[in-house]
Amino acid sequence: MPDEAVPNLKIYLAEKKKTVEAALQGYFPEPEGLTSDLINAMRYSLFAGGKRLRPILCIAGAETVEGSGRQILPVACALELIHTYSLIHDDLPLMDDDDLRRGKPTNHKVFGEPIALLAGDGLLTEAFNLMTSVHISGKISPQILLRAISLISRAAGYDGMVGGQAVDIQWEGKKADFTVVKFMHIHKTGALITASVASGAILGGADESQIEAITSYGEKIGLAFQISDDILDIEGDSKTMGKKAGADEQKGKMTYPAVLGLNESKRIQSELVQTAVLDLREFGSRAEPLRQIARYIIKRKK
Ligand code: GRG
Repeated sequence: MPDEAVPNLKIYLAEKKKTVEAALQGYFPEPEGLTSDLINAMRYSLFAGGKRLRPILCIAGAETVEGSGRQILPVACALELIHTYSLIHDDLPLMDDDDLRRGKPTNHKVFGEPIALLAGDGLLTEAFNLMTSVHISGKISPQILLRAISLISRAAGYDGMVGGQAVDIQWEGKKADFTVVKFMHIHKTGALITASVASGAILGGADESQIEAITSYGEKIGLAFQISDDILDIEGDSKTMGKKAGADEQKGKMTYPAVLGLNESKRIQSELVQTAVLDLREFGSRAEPLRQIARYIIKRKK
């Protein structure tokens, strides 16, 4: 979790995480009948102990513009379902072939590849079910809800996370230039992080200039977050991260440190965080959680 130097953020993240965990438990089916193996596999990765950063950003986005974080919980949780699906698929032998995720054996190691693939599919589709379910419809205007769902769909798909993953896989082992690596990071990781905070702002009732400012903040912290991931792969500890360190170099992955070196990557990351904080000028103290989350991205150890 965050550095000790930011005790307020530590409490904030812990409280929001608790709210998200409880909501996820409430929405999510218990395993029963013929599909119990599938649901067990979906639950296994969903409740394996992630940071819940994307739902927390969604809630913080809404609360920054004086919206209700509680009201938008179904969308916040849907973002975690999409993120968890991406991790399950990313770990499969036909992708990154990883054995450890969130400190536990990866989904396919426990349930086998076919069920792991389907657990990812099940989480992705359930995310859209949740965002259109009675848990949220009727509480938010249909136009606003549609705008948020459309933003999230785009960020998760070919023009976002899936597109970035395709480039990541295709460039593995090849020498990519900076433009390719930046594209990959912005799409693979940045897009869903941006959509998380921006959809929260939209659902919280933000006006256009507020949406623009929060989107700009999201784009910067989304990229900074993936640069952190690259740096942690070099400097981090496998046990703390819950996944294997050093995997990027071993697989010939194109990362910021591989292309620009560690020092330049850290400089860019720090500049991104500083300018992301400047994007939040107009929001006053309500944006303090988002400011602190931006700073935490550089300090995180997992
Ligand atoms: C469609 C077959 C198919 C696969 C899609 C889109 C995709 C696979 C993978 C997405 C790419 C991906 C996994 C990017 C990595 C993003 C990242 C830094 C993940 C770690 O996020 P954290 O640190 O993890 O928030 P926790 O466990 O805390 O939630």
